[in-house]
Amino acid sequence: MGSKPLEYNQHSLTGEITVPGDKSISHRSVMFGAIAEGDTTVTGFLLGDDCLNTVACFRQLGVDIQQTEDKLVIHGKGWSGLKEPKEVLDVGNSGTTIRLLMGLLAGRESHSTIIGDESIGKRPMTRVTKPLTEMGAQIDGRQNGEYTPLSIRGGQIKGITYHPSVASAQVKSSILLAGLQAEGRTTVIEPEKSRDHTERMIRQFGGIVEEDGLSVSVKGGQTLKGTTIHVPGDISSAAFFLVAGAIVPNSSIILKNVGLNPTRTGIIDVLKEMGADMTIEMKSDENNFEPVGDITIKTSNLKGMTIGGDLIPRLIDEIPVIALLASQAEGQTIIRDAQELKVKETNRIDTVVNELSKLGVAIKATEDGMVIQGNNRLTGGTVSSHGDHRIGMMLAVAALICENEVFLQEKESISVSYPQFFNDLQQLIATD
Ligand code: SPQ
Repeated sequence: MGSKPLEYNQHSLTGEITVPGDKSISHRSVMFGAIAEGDTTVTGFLLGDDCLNTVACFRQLGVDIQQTEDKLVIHGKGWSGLKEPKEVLDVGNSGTTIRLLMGLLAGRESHSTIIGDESIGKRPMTRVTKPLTEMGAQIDGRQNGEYTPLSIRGGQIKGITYHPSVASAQVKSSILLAGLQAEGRTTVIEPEKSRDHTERMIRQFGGIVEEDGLSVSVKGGQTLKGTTIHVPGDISSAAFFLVAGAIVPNSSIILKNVGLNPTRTGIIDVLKEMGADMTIEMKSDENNFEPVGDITIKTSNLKGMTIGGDLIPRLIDEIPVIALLASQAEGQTIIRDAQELKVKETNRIDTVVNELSKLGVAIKATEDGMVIQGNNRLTGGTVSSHGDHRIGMMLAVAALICENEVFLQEKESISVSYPQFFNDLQQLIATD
């Protein structure tokens, strides 16, 4: 672990890769496939640790899921096909699994206990346990339901109108999953728009969801029908190579089949505004529930910018690698309104600032983000992902432009969302 340095600094990157399937969409494809009636076939499913934990949890709930090399088939039997689990459900490192699962279980006449890893044990759950309790579910957990282990006894629940204090797709999706089973109508009104994969997927499975600005509503008692899902490439995984292509000298990379849902493309807006040499070719897909395209990115002259407001939910998971991008821009970059970073797999304000500082970046933490000075020369040294996949990949990309060796500790965490990350990186390293 970290005993050998990463062996690829000072190489240019050329060629094309297809990044793995979108993590958010992969999780949801299993969940909706499980509650739908009939078979759902999923291609492009992300075989990362988080999504495999979702599959394992749903198998424990009695759902028959077959996995082959190129597809997943979920034999859904409708809501009633979900059985009371005999064992504790373990979500591992996945915030999406636990929060969405809670919403789904809120309407089931059953009892479940849910645990996760050390990182999950520090992530706040009241944001979902509070609205689900208001709907009528009985939930308990450490520190009054804030932390795992959580126990949930679901049953007959009623629709609510809820105003979450943060824009969170996990909170919204959890309440909507409960709302699909509740009596009456359930509405979530967000302060800013979060990713809308759940809304799109309800429609893809034949359900009805109403949207009006920041308000999203579903009626209870809906029956969903099994379908075919083609999961597009994950823009949050593509982000590491978008940044690598822009900052590594003499590079030109094509990223194929990347999901370009407008609620996720904040990184594209930032790259454009910073002046990246980038082109996007949109593709039409016969199963067009999520937009996709190919992105070409080349070494770029970048300038700093301020990132905040409603752009934040559209790039929240890309902020670690955007900090690295900013370290190579001309002038200062300010990231603000991003307090949510503190409750991700790690406190991503602290981990980004501490680890990039070790490599020689002039970066400071603020209460709601960070300030990065541009034009940094990166040195090298020993850094750690701290068990956070996105920090690990950001540091691996940073190593490409470091003058000295980089030792990356806890790099195995990368398999949470991108198991073949180092293979794809190796493929792009020019053999000049
Ligand atoms: O699933 P998890 O662990 O929460 O994963 C992360 C990530 O970086 O992969 C967050 F740490 O992504 C979240 C994302 O930040 C995935 C997600 C979703 O699929 O709904 C939504 C975002 O979280 P939130 O809390 O803003 O809804």
